[in-house]
Amino acid sequence: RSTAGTGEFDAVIIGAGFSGLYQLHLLRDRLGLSVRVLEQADGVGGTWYWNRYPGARCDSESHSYCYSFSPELYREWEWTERYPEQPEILRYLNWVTDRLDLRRDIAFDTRVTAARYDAAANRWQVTTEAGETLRATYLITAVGCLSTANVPKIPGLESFRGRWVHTGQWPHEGVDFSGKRVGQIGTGSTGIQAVPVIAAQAGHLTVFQRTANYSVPARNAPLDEGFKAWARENYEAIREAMHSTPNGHPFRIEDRSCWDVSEEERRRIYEAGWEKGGLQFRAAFRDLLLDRRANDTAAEFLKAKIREIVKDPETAAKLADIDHPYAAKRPPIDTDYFETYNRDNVTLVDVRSNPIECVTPDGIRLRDGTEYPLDIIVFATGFDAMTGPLLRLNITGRDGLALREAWAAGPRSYLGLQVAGFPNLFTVTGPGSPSVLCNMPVAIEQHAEWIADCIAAMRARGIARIEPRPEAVDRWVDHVNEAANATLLPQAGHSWYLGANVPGKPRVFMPYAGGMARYRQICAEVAAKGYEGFVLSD
Ligand code: NA7
Repeated sequence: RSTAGTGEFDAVIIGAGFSGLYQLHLLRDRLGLSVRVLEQADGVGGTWYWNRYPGARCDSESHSYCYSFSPELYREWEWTERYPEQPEILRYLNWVTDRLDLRRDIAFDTRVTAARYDAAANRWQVTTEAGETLRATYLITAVGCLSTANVPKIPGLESFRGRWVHTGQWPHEGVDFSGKRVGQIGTGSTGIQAVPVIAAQAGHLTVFQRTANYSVPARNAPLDEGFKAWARENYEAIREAMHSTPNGHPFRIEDRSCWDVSEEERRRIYEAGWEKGGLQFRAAFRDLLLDRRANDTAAEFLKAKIREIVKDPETAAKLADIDHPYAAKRPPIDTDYFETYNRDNVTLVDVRSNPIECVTPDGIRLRDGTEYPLDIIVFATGFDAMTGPLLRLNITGRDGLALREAWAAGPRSYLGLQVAGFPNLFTVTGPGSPSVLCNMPVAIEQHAEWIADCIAAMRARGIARIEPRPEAVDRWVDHVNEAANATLLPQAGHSWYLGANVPGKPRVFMPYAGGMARYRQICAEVAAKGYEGFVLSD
């Protein structure tokens, strides 16, 4: 057993968000390992530390967006609204950190600049920005999937005299929009949350839309005492439901085809889903993500809603000009998003037909020469998802193999948890895992538990190293592709699931679309068969 003072640890975990915190708890408190968590921020929270933009809120419902491994923790915390807002999630994660006494093993303000595997010693050598070196037998990345901001390289940005901000790197002191001319680029889940809140404060808001998007009202509301008591009393059933659904949410996707019902009944069902609100809308039929024609019925319903809500027909047409299947890109949910376009101080600009040419000192100029004078530009332009946060760690595995080289043509993993050539490196929510298609804490708990069980099994059997066999990786990559191709998901050409939002990024469908419940079973079988597909060595 190693000690902290020497810089030698059993495990180093990178990141102190949902994943890193739970991984620390498991390895330290259940396995008794010496563990150090390295976190670049000055506090815990990960995604919820950085994403402080106006309107930032989780799209999973509160009673499911939390840890569920401990009935005590689950029952002690009280959520206030149907969907948790960013400050509340951050408070929750700080509460868990203190409740489990995790803070003492986390080094804050500590950015990892490189990690290298030393084969002779079987140790990972982790270097930080401050020049510190730590050594550990196991290296676990808990860096999140959406944590590397994608700021498009628009010519002239450096010349802008106003201020620009990315939603994922929001200033802690906030941004004062009052009376300001604000331009927002991006209409994904983030942009759709931010628009109504920014519009309510700004002098004028111009939204630059490249790809129109569906959105369903979240129907957020305070939680009443009855619901809170119900959630506490039904902890086991809620957890069981989250573990048995493909997407880790506590609601089930109806086991009926869109073609099992009459057109009128279908409309009634969609209407009910629209009223219920949020991600539950997509649970209406089992074939919405499998059959394009079935999907079209939902898509048409949602486009008609846009035209109904938005008063100016030209704006409505631009907003409803959506060509991807509903939910093939991550479906946003909103509070008054489309309604906001009825405000006098909001303008929608289509930058698909007339792209942004450059940023000038005074604002944004489009290809046809139109210029929009701005004081503030908000980039709601998303992230270099899944691979971005891992690649920037500069990880080098066995025989000098850099992760960047190993993944030059796109990420390749086994179960999203390990990479061939990188012994004892575990990637929580890595590409090839279902995490981003799932209610995140459910995926995270499964990953962290699988990793802890794996390390425990290795130690019990005196195994020093684990890494996947290349054939197992090939099979998993094929299976990930097969699972994606069985759905409509790859049909959304502009999706970050495919890496399509970052110029030059290889187009590979990264998440496992076979469902969380199935994935859980596969991982359990792999472990039960003595870690089938992995090379275990002394
Ligand atoms: P997303 O979903 O990647 O959305 C980013 C948006 O920004 C999207 O509308 C993009 O249009 C747009 N974008 C990106 N680059 C540009 C440029 N260069 N010009 C114009 N518009 C651009 O990120 P979010 O932060 O909203 O959501 C990420 C996830 O967080 C979300 O899916 C949830 O899981 C939580 P595009 O579609 O690429 O044409």
